[in-house]
Amino acid sequence: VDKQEVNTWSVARAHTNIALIKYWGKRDEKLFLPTSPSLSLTLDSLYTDTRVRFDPKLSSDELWLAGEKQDDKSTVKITRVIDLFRARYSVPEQTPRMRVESVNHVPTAAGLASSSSGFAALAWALRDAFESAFPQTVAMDDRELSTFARRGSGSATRSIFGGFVEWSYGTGSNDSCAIPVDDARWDVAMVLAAISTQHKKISSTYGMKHTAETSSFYSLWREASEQDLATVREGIRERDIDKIGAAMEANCMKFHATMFAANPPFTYLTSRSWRVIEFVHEMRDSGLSVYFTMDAGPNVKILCRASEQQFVHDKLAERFPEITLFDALPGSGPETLS
Ligand code: 2P0
Repeated sequence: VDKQEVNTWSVARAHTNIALIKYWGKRDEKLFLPTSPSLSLTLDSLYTDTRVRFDPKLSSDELWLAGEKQDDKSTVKITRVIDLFRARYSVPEQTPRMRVESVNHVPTAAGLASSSSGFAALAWALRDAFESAFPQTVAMDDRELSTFARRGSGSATRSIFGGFVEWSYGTGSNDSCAIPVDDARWDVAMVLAAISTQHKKISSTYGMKHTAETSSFYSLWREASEQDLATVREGIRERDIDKIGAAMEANCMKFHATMFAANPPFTYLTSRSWRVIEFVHEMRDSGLSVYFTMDAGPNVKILCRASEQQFVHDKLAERFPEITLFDALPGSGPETLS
């Protein structure tokens, strides 16, 4: 690493994604290999900006989030990912540690924060930094990069591409990667209803482990999920928002059912989530193409036509004035910023 390299930041932006077919369990915890394939939509309006550089003044990697230095517990997670790049690029021992600065343009306080954009932005910026510092190493393509993002957080795998993206089951670590399916630049949009600002009580990492280990519905979930995935893929090919939405909603219900059947049982659904879900059904009965999904928290994400997004937003705002809404269109993969 030469002097100039040391002073240069590599800067990246990556967008968050919402799973239509959920990832919920690891067959290998260390490698972050999923128990089933998943499929998501990358969103344009929610993203993370991250910059990284080699810093000779540091004795260990540092992570700064929105200007605040993070503790060892958070920093160790990014060091684990940086170490994978160090190994991939055969970095000499004396190479300086890295300073990582990140800002979430995701409404963190609204409970929509996602590790997906965070680790995807980190991986993208790290590839830029290591490729310019060690240009003699074989270049890393986006699919390979997605396997590095995966080792930070499973859902980050899918944020390496835009539009509809599948994270394949894979035979092992090298091919459990993201595959772009469709750019979704047709009549597709989402409205996100941020129901709670509270920090979730059960982390995704723990929730999925507990479910995989104890839920009597778990093997059924894995089978059903494969079928839902096939239907969503078909709907994407046919550009049929109703086919995609119905399969997405069905997958979401089964996903939450696995937690009802865990031991002890738990759920991320709240009474306020149900009120929004009922209203989605009501809007659908009136002829709108609207479908919901929910993740490891109480927020409800509504898939709709881009041409009806404003109308859906207004209807929701009128019925639930107390709930903050975020509109999103399909987003692109990460980009290098300068
Ligand atoms: C998903 N979720 O497919 C699923 C659906 C939440 C519900 O991926 O342990 O932060 O870091 O791999 O990716 C959230 O879990 O978990 C998630 P780890 P992650 O989007």
